[in-house]
Amino acid sequence: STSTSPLEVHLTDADLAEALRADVHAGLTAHPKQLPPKWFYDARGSELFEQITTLPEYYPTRTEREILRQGAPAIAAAATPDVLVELGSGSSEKTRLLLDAMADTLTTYVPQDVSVSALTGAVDALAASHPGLRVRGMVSDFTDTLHHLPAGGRRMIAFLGGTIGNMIPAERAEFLASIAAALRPGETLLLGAGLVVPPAVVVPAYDDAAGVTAEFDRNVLRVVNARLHADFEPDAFRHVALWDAANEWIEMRLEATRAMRVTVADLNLAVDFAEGEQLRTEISAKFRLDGIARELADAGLTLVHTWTDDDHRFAVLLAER
Ligand code: AVJ
Repeated sequence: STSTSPLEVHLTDADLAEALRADVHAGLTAHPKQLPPKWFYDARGSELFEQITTLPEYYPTRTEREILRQGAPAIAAAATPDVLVELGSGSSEKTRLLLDAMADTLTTYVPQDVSVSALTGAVDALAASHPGLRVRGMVSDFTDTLHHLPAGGRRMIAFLGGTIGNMIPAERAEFLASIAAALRPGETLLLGAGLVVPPAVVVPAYDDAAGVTAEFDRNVLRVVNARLHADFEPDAFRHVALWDAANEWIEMRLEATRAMRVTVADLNLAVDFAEGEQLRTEISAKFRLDGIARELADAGLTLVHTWTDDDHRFAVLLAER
């Protein structure tokens, strides 16, 4: 290929800095305290997540990859998109399976992420390996992406990896409705979702023996330290992963191992932690097939087909507007 497609930027460093300030202020003054999972992913956090995906306990990534490996030709045949928009594409690693299966119809790939660094690498690599494909990286948040979708062609929005599980039900409903509103009749959503499995399977996936997930969890404190001049001592927090059976989600928390005061200089904020107090850092909801079909229908999307692995740990769903 002769040139690399430029990134389209709808989200500046200043926007991100402001969003982080707002999230940290709201989260650390809330009861119970919480921080949103989107702030895990600086360069180190993204690398730790990539490591998580290779852990023996963390089944979602490899399970979804296997589903896509087997299902990609059928997905391509059912949806025949010209344009593939991937939300939260990260390294675009699994996407290659889709791109290759869609080679007959696909003209354009639009990876979206909040991270410029993740996108630059992915866009360059894909432009090199798929010289005929137009690759238009989009730095934006999800909602902005939906407002800036390319207008032409038959589009598929892919949201893989189970990241939909980071949203609480009300946020999911709003998110799926905004996807339905962005799509035209006949266009599709390809959704990856973790399924409800026994706690003995799901809990270790979020609390691995090697402690990589614990480091990933504590990384959000390092991000807040670096960007907002806070003085969290990450090692004074213990990683906790628990299965919330009523909500059917995994909750990750950081537990203060002693009483302490943390200051966030850029926010002029002092926050006290009691010994044993927990800060919620992520929910990762798991789904039942009937439940997710209902959520899609409520958003105005029609389920076309569902692919799962033999152990029913993960699902890839194709829905049509
Ligand atoms: C990237 C949101 C899909 O919820 O499984 C992995 C993030 N957190 N281990 C997930 C994560 C802890 C992951 N998602």
